[in-house]
Amino acid sequence: MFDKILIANRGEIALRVIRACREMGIKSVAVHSTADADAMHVRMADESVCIGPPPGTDSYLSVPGIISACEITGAQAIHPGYGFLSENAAFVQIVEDHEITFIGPSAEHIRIMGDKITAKETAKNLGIPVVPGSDGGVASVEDARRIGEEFGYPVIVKATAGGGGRGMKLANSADEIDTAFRTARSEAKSAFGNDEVYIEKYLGRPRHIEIQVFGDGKGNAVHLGERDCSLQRRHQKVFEEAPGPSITPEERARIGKICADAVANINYIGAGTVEFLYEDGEFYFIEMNTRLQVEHPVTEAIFGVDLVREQIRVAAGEPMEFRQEDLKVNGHAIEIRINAEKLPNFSPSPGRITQYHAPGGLGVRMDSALYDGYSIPPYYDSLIGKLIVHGRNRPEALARLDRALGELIVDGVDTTVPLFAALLQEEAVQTGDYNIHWLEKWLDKALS
Ligand code: MV4
Repeated sequence: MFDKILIANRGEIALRVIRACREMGIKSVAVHSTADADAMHVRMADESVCIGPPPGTDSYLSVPGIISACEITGAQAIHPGYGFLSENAAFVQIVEDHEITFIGPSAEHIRIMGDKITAKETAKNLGIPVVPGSDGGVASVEDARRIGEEFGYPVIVKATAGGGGRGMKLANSADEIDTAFRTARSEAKSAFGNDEVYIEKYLGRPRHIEIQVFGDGKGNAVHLGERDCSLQRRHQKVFEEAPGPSITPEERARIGKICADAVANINYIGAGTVEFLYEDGEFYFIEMNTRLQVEHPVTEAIFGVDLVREQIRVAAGEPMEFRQEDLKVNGHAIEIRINAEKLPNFSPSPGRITQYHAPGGLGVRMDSALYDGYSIPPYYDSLIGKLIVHGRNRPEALARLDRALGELIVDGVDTTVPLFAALLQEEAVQTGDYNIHWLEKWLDKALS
């Protein structure tokens, strides 16, 4: 096992990793920008290294800074958290070239899944159901038209270098395909430096269901069910839950096994998420994320596992602590993302926290790097906390969320907290009957 791990991240996820390290008797090294000298992750780690000025590109994305920090402190492994360098295959290669262990998948698996056409082709070959559409890239308007005819409108044109909703164009009919194709290509070219696009049948009202998988890198893998992350705004998730309200135990076992077998087949190591659109009882693969996700705590809650501990274990060459038959769903968990943002426009609201009080009690987990007097810097994303509740069933989790929101105090900046009290009043939220478009439609009405 490692003696010392460097965490190449900040905020709540850095704390999450430091906590796992401490429970495992592993020393932790924080890295930080000059703007984060007073940040909680710096205070909580055993050691810290300043790696650059405030902008993320000059600090948390500084590969020389992070490698140097490992060399200086003697850290043997790097946990990347999510975002920043967590899905950067070139970074993983450099880490390995320096004989440091990357706590995550291989550079090759990250590269495969980063290219959305290769990812889809790989998934399909591994027996995962995919969205019907073009076989690989579409190079001409003529081919785009032919695919539109073949699959029927509407279709969606996606950038192969995109993902997470960036670089997509909808064509509702044959009249729109030329423009959709050309616009998607030119936007992909300027956004990603790669103009390759592919085309899929457009699903009109799906849910976003993602399957948590975990591999040991030696041909063994398990699944930890699904999360429903359909409640999102502009591709930013807002409310996530597990299990999915629309998924039966039989469906979970079936799609879960497909995903676990697929990642076992490629000797995948560590945590991964296979993302699907789910409509009319069918799963359609869209992407795979090769990192720990923001919303991993809802899975931890219902399965009673520590995913970060497992990531560290398998990275050190140790076996996973659970087998598929040990993993049973227990109750229901919900996470809400609390952002320092001002409604109704969700504009960033950095500034000084004059008062912070975290909720507690049975079934409540607050993952946050806030403290009284902390100043939220303006340079990074606006996530300031995740409130995760766990109950024996969905109604109990919802009641607990309502109760915990009543205890939470975040003063000094605007936050998205008021949104959640209102959301909890909605029948669609109470019954779980929503899809990927529900929240944006509701916000249009509620905030106008
Ligand atoms: C789609 C789709 C409908 N049909 N693909 C957006 C994020 C990216 N990961 C994939 N996305 C979508 N792909 C087909 N064939 C609708 C979306 C989509 C979406 C997906 C998941 C969660 C929220 C979304 C919001 C708008 C569109």
